[in-house]
Amino acid sequence: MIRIGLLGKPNSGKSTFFSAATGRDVKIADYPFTTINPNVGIAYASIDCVCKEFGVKDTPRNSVCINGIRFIPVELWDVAGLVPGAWQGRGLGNQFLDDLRQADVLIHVVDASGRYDAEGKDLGRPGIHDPIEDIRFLEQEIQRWFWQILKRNWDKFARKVEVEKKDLASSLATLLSGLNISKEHVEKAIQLLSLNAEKPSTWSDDDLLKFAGVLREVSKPIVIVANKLDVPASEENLKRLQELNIDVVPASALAELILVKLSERGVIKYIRGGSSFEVVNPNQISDRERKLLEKIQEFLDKWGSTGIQKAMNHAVFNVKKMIAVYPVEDENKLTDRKGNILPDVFLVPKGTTALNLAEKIHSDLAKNFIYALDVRTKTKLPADYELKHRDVIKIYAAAKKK
Ligand SMILES: Nc1nc2c(ncn2[C@@H]2O[C@H](COP(=O)(O)OP(=O)(O)OP(=O)(O)O)[C@@H](O)[C@H]2O)c(=O)[nH]1
Ligand SMILES: [Mg+2]
Repeated sequence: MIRIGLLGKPNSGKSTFFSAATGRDVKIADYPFTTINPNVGIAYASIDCVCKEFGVKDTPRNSVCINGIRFIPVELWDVAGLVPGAWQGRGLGNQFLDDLRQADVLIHVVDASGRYDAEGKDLGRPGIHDPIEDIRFLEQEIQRWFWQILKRNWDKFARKVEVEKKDLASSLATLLSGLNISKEHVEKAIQLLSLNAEKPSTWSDDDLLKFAGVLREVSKPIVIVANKLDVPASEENLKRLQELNIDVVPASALAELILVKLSERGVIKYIRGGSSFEVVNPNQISDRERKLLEKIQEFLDKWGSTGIQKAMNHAVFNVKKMIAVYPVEDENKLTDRKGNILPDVFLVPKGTTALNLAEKIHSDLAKNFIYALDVRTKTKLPADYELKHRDVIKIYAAAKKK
């Protein structure tokens, strides 16, 4: 399952985002370092389900379909706040970053309101601290974290690669497998920086630091969420971020959390990512909640959604470049063997082929692969066909020999 890590300074709203996205209760408070041990939960990437297009009522197994929106589970991690100098041990240090070693993509929850300083201390009112600083410092911290890991054994490692004439990218990928870094990631970073892969012992400290930064970018890209946009002062900061061409998702984790909670209580009907909600039990809403809901509706009208689901989807589909595919066994009924309609959706990296999909389903299916069928158009697809987002695929394999 794809893993997403939430990062940011203390008090930026990571746990609020986590709780809203996973529906799990975790400690949320307006003082720094509320979270110390990581929270792990299941959140979702969502797509327009193909059930509407095929005109069927689906019976999902590995995902959930609500009103034609398919929610695909992903793992979400919420960790302690990061303060400047954490890589040198400040705050809680960067030990907890180890919890994010396996992350595929990171979401940086930024306090766009500017009410808290770099350490998460309350400055008393919004509009004081500059969130652009938070973005710069976080990237540097993560770069330093990578750099430290690389630096630890670099000289010895580099010499060994040279003496034993090993492939640098493969050796580094093995060394960094704990960070979920592949050979392709390493190759891309080396290429982007035009470093000499034959002579890693000649890389300067600066080369290694730059390499750490680029390796981080390719292996764990960061999505920036401008959180707390419900606070009026945030808008000015959002504009500044956008003027710098920084790709940000405007959001209010608090608004999402309130909607999710009220929806769990059965007071409102709200589908994650939605642009509206419906009050179904008006008698059970307090005056305070009614006022909150009015504010939230204004927010939704203005921004389209609370931004939380959008951030998840942006991370999975645009930044990590995953696609969603539906394997089926019966191309006419769109079912699996048990008769479940459109039972599964798999998140796979862009570039995944029909044969790769067969492998993911079952090694026998790949071994005996004949061709794949595009269920939509009923066209035959070769093994090396590159799957497209929202493809519905049936794999044809030769009968197993007894
Ligand atoms: N107005 C507003 N407040 C928010 C929003 N998201 C979080 N908060 C508030 O910000 C404070 C900190 O929220 P947390 O979710 O605990 O922040 P955190 O980043 O997990 O903090 P640490 O665990 O200390 O690192 C709480 O008072 C939240 O209610 C938001 O979208 N809007
Ligand atoms: Mg927290």
